[in-house]
Amino acid sequence: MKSRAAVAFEAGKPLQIVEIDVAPPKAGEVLVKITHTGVCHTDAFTLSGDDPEGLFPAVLGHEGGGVVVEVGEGVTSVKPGDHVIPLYTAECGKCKFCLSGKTNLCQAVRATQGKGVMPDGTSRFSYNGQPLYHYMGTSTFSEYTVVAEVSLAKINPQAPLEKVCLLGCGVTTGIGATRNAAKVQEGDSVAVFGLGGIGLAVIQGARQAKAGRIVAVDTNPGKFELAMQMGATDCVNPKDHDKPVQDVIVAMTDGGVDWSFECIGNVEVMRSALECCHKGWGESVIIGVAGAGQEIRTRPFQLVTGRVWRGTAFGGVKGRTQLPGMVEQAMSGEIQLDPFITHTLPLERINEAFDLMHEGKSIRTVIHF
Ligand code: NAD
Ligand code: AHE
Ligand code: ZN
Ligand code: ZN
Repeated sequence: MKSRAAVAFEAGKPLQIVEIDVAPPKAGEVLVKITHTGVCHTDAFTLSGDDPEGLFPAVLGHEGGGVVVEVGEGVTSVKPGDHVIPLYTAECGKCKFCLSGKTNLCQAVRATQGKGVMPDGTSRFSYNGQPLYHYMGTSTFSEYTVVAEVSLAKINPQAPLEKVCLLGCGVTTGIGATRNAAKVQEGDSVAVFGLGGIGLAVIQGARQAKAGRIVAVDTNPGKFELAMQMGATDCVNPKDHDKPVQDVIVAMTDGGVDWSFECIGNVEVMRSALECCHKGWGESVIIGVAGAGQEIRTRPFQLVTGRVWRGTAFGGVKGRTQLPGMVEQAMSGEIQLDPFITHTLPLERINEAFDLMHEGKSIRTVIHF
C-alpha cells in the first residue's frame, strides 16, 4: 500500500515527505496506522549521523500511537481496530532477558531491529523500488508502519492517541527511570541534568515519589519555568557559576544528592551528574545517548567511596505488561502529558519540529498525519 512518510535519505539532511510503499505484514508482524508521533532527541541524534547504528535511507520515529490495520499469520495478541503504542524495547516474555526478572531489555528482535530490518531480515518499506530501512523497530514517521507483534503495547481505546503517543518514549523513560532504575523515595534529593522531555519527565516522576529537593540543571534558562511547574525546587544554570556544577550542587544539598539523572547525552555532564551524588550512597542514572566514540570517565575514587553509576533504556519499563497501566495513569491524571506538548504540526512540517528542538524552543512536538 501507499503511505505518506518523512524519510531520512541522508545523515544531516532534512527529512523528505514522500509517498512510500509498505508491504503487508508477514508472520508475527502487524500493520499499524500511526495517527500521532512525538519527535524525540534520539531521532535527531540518529539523523545527525552520530548513531553507530544509524542507517540511511530510513523511516525514523519511535514515539507514536496508532490503530492496528492488519495482522500477519499467527498474530493473536492484537486485532484490527486495537489501539497500540509501538515499542522500541520489545517484550516477548520468553527470552533469557524477559525471563530474568532483572531487565526490560528483551532481545527477541533486537539484532534485526539494530540492522533496520524486520525479524526475517527484510524491509517492508520501499521508495521507487529501493528498500528503506526501518528504525528502532517502530518507524513512526510513516502513516502506515509494520512492527513485530512483540513490539506492540495494546492500550485503552479511549486513551487520546495525540497525547499518549508520548508514552512511547520520552515520558515513560523519565518517569520509569525514577521508579525502576532509581527508586526515589519520599524526602530524597534529586538532580536532573537536561530539561527536555526526558528531564521534565524525571522531575514529574520524582515529584510523584515525593522527593524533597529536586534540582533542575540546564544551560538554557528558558527551560526553568516549566521545570518549576513540574516540581523542581531549585534551578541551576552551570553558566552562572565559576566552579563546576557538581560542586554547586554538593554545596546546595549538604554533601550531594541521593539520585541524579543525565538527560542530555553529554559525557562531560555525565561526569558532573555522578560527582554531585552523595558520598556513600548517591546513585547516578545515565539516560542521555552519546555519540559514536564518546566515553565516560571519572576518578575511580568516586565509586570506591560509594557512588553508583547506572543507566536505563525506556525507563526500565516492560512495554507490553506495564505501558497499558501507564496509559491508564495518564487518563486518570496521575501522569500529566499536557505540559510536554508545546507544539503540534502536520507531517508535512516535521522538519520544523527538529528546528524547534535544536533551538531549545520545544519540549515535544506532536506530529499528526
Ligand atoms: P532535548 O533536546 O529535548 O533536551 C535536552 C536538554 O538538555 C535541553 O533542554 C538542553 O538545553 C539541555 N542541555 C544541553 N546541553 C546541556 C549542558 N551542557 N548542560 C545542561 N543542559 C544541557 O532532548 P530529550 O528528548 O529530552 O532527550 C534527552 C536525551 O535522552 C537525549 O540524549 C536522548 O537521545 C536521550 N534519550 C534516552 C532514552 C533512553 O531510553 N535511555 C530515551 C529517550 C531519550
Ligand atoms: N543506537 C545507539 C544507542 C541508542 C540508544 O541508546 N537507544 C536507547 C533508546 S533512546 C530512545 O530515545 C535504547 O533503548 N537503548 C537500548 C537498546 O537496546 O537500543 C548506539 O550507540 O548504538
Ligand atoms: Zn526517544
Ligand atoms: Zn524477550
